[in-house]
Amino acid sequence: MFRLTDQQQAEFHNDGFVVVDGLIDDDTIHRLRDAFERIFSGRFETGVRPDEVNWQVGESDPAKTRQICNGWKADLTIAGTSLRADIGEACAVLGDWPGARLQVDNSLWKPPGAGSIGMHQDCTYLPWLNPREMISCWIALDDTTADGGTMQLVRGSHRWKPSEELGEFHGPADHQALMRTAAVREGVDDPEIVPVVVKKGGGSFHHGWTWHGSAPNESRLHRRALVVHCISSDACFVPENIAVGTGPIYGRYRYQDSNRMDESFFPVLWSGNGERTRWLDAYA
Ligand SMILES: O=C(O)CCC(=O)C(=O)O
Repeated sequence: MFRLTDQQQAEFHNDGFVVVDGLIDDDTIHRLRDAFERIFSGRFETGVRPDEVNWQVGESDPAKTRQICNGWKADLTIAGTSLRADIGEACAVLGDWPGARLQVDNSLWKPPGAGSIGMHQDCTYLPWLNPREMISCWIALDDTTADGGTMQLVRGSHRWKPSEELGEFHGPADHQALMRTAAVREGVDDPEIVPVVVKKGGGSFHHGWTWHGSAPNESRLHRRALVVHCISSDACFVPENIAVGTGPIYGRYRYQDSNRMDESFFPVLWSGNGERTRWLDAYA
């Protein structure tokens, strides 16, 4: 069971992220790597297709980073990590929320030579959410190196003005361009870019307004990560903004007569009052 120290929480609030060790053990890493093989080759064991399937073997560009969102709905091994209560609790503590829901998980696989992910702020994609807040736990399935396309985070950028500009996510030529424009706007001459360099099983937590992304993988090693993106257990839909960001994908889970988020689609991983979504442990 993972728990953030007071020191790690303070670091997160100061920097907009914190790098940590020991989120998952070696056995879980091996099982998640097998799960990645399954989902990226279209084998969805529950029969459900994930919400965003941006890469499939034999169909997609090998030079692009492989990405599937909400693999937890398709694969029970991914669910076993994405639905963890302790990760939800850590995100709720960092977000100062009564509890944490899973908004989306993200399976990312960047083989040697695969391209960048454009720098962005996660909350730019979420104008359809109130509160517009997200805390994310990024978990490395491989040892990471600075030249191996690991995630890069910009220290202190969670305090910059929110950006509404959605750039290119997969493989932009200059993956830092949008962030550098934002830095100039902010009067920051030399933004401090921190690569997440950890042993497999380690990772980071980042704030929803922290700029981040990653360079191409110039190493000979694969770079795989599972990201658990949490929102407040109190979060609701904002119907007038449903057409923006990822609203067109996740807005399909909104009821016509209510803005509440249903636990079947956005389960509560942890709640201060003990009300974790009841079917989660049996499912995962
Ligand atoms: O792993 C990466 O390169 C970027 C991941 C990302 O965008 C995220 O975790 O929000």
